Amino acid sequence: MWIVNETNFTPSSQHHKETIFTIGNGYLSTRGALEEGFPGDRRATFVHGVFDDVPVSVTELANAPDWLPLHVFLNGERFSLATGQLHSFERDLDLRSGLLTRRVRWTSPQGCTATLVFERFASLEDEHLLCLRCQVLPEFDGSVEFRASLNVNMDNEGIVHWTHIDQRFHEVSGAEPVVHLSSRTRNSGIHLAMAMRLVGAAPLQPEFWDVPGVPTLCVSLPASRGNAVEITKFVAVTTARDTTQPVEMALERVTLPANWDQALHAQHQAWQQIWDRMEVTIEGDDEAQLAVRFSMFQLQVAAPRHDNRVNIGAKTLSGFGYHGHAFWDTEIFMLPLFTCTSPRIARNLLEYRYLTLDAARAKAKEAGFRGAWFAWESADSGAEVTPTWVPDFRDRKKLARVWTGDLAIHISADIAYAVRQYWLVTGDDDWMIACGAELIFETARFFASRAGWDESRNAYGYKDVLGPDEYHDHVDNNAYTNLLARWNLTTAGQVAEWMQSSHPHKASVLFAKLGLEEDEFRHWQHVAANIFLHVRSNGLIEQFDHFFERTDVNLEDYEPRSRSMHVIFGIQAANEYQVLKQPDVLMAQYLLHDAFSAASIQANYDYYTPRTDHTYGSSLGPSIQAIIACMVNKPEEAYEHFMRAARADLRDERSNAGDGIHGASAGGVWQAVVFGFGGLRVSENGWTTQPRLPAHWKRLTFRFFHRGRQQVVTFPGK
Ligand code: IFM
Repeated sequence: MWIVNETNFTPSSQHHKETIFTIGNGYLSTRGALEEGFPGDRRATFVHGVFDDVPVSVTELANAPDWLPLHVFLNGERFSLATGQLHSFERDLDLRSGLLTRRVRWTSPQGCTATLVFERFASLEDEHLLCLRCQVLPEFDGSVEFRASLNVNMDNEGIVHWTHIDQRFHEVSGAEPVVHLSSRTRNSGIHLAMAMRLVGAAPLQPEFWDVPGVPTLCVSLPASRGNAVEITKFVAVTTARDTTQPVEMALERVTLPANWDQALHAQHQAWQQIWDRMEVTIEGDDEAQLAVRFSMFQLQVAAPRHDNRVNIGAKTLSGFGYHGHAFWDTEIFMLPLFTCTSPRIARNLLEYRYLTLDAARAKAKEAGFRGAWFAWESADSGAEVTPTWVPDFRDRKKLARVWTGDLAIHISADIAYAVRQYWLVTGDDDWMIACGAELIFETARFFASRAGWDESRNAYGYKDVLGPDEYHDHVDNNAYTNLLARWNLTTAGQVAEWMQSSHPHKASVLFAKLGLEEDEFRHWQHVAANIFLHVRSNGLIEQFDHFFERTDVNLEDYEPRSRSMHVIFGIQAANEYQVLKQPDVLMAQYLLHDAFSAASIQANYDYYTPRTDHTYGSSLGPSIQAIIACMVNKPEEAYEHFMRAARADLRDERSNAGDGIHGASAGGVWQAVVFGFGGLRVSENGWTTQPRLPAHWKRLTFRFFHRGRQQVVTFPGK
């Protein structure tokens, strides 16, 4: 179960397929659009960190110049799935190596038949390198012509980000010639260079077509029935974020691979090393097995391996959705996979937050608070890039206000939580002292200053916020927010004590840098000890002030449905009901499980589960719901939720996979297997497991690293 496979070409699902056939290497990703193009395709390559801002809209990851174009002509007729006759079509993504293969048998309008095999991968060995091969097996005599291009004329769904600078043909002594294309983002001014080289079975003499913005190399080869011809297109991509001389670097990198086989061999080896670190096997359930591998693959291809100035967008690097912006999706949903299997990547992602601390401090200050309030949506600088208005989904002529950037304060605690989790799992004290502690202190400082004293309750609280459940905005004392804030403040105290006792000098340097004194630490603990939480005697927690007074709804009454309850009720009205977009109290109980009794978790599970929009609410919900179901020992119920997450992209369950991979759901799929069904928990005292496998699973095996040592856990089924 390593292959994601498609056996028919269905134009109406091309955007979904482009998403799931995304390939990448942590530097860039390319959607699975066809090399020769197809009407209405959403072809895109996203390079980490290449953001551009646009007037009126928000900063977004710019769809890079297109490296894919490879047009094939059979006796002068252009190969295209929009014309001629398609006899067979098959596409495979091999998750073991990131190799995407498409096999097509096709007859041109004039009757030339051939089998064409396109293969491509984004090299892990050299992250600047992209490799594409096309083999043509003609069933005719004559010629096969290949026209390979780079194309600067790309946009983000109509918004143009690129200015063409230059292009040129370069003779290379003793090797194939190379062409380059040089461009710059319009507003952020990031210089991006691409270089292309064609390699054939025999030495090639390609012709250069100097089309402005679309430099093209053409090769015409004699064709005879039954004899395959092939071409390999190597492309190197570099930007001014990597070097001061992107063109020179691209020209050098593109000449390095000797041929396709050598590049592919290196690719297999590099991926093998990744899989050795993180492999999960589920025996007895092929669909779940493929889904968990697919999820891990898609997160790995989006994860910056060598760059700590970027994060992973909610839609990874695989689509236009959310403009490449990073949310809490990274820290709470995706990061655990990296923390447990590839800590170097986890560190890069957390360091992005460390490097954007000043932007978070500025956001807090602007709102009148201290410490670090991280952007709800974050791009290059860490400044808030959440759009304030978006088209209303019920009437696109109107605008709807987006409140997350103003109200979702829990993001700061989510980041602190991920820092602490990284530290627990890796034991990386040096990093904790260098970066992690500052993140935890500055977020704690924010929660201390954002807390308001409520005289009537004799407690601190957070008014006018938005928790994970986005069906309810402008609420007071969202339980998730209050619990995570309390945790953040308490943890800051513990980290400060640990630093003072084990690294006193470094502690005093950091405290002096941040202006932290004993009084402030004491105040944090005072706030933490007095944060309001409404808990009933059975442990049931009210999601926010007066939630229990809102109208109760039996979601069963709305079945069958194919829309979210937000759409059914309307944005404003949804606020009035006890219906959740995604787990909120339960989410906090999962993250802070040690703070709750089994009875309290059960009471909240029983109350909130039937009130949650599992099918069309947030895609972030099902995996967490699955973990909580495991915590209350309901593995079969957990499995239903788990499969909703597992199918979000592979089956396009929510009809929006075309916008890009649901990165949080993918991370949640891994967590549901490891933390849910496997019951892994890591604490100061080590790690434990509590298997709760669905009845049909014959065996579950997973790997993770604890304090630098790989652990392999295996559980037989019942
Ligand atoms: O971060 C999420 C949020 O929790 C729900 N709406 C989508 C965002 C991006 O995935």
